[in-house]
Amino acid sequence: MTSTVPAPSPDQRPAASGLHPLVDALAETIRSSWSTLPGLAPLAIDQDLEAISGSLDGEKLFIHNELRRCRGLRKLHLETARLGAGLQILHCVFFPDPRYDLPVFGADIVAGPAGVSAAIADLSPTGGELAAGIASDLAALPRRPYSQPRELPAWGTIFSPYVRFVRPVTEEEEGWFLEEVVALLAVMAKAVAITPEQAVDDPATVFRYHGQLSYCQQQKRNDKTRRVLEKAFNPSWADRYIEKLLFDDPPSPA
Ligand code: BLA
Repeated sequence: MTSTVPAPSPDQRPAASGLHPLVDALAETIRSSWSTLPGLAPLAIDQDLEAISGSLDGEKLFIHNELRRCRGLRKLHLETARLGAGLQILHCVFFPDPRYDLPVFGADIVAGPAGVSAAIADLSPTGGELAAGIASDLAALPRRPYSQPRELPAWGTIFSPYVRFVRPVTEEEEGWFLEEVVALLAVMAKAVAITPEQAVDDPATVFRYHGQLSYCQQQKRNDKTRRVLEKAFNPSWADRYIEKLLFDDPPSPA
């Protein structure tokens, strides 16, 4: 049985946080998915990285980070941010423990004054391919006819064949994207519940560890993320933030 998390409607929510309704609705959806995961536990975060605020060109900046872990996933990270020029970001990654044959769940939403320019979500393989059960669950999901699909950048070879990358242009399309994330989270939660642990020195564990390293390396090639953080803060801060929090390398399994 796939556990499901109800999707809040993106257009009817009070945006109490001052964030775009899709960003708010997705953050809420992700937080509710956490409560379905086995052995959910806090994960320590450097005090100075949990809530960051400042101002840039007279605009308020903030970054809010939430971290958890659970059985099978070494790090669950949700970031919501406003970073100047009306730019709002939701960034979320579930990093698997390489002992489990689980994908990386990743989602990124970038919204500006003109609306959402990028909405991406995926269950990305770290062991070469997705486990067969996950691939068949994803293949069974409906494909929505978004009017503005986007092309993956060159570093996007880490994503699965089921990756969704679009510019949603109507509330209907934003709703589709939210539904798709709900479905990905349900597939992920089901996989977490049933995937067995393998030994730290199992060749499959070691292979997935290297796969996760490569996922992090490819994500770090996204200059757009780095540029925004450098502008809002400074290059050395951006570097530390990316290396230590956004895409830290997994600890060596053995
Ligand atoms: C694009 N990410 C972007 C863009 C910005 C950011 C400004 C350009 C928007 C656009 O092309 O319309 C910025 N994203 C950020 C910042 C953070 C962030 C500052 O997460 C964090 C503080 N990025 C991820 C994850 C994925 C991801 C987990 O962090 C995917 C699972 C993808 N972001 C991603 C992709 C693009 C993007 C594929 C488009 C890149 C391109 O077209 O070159």
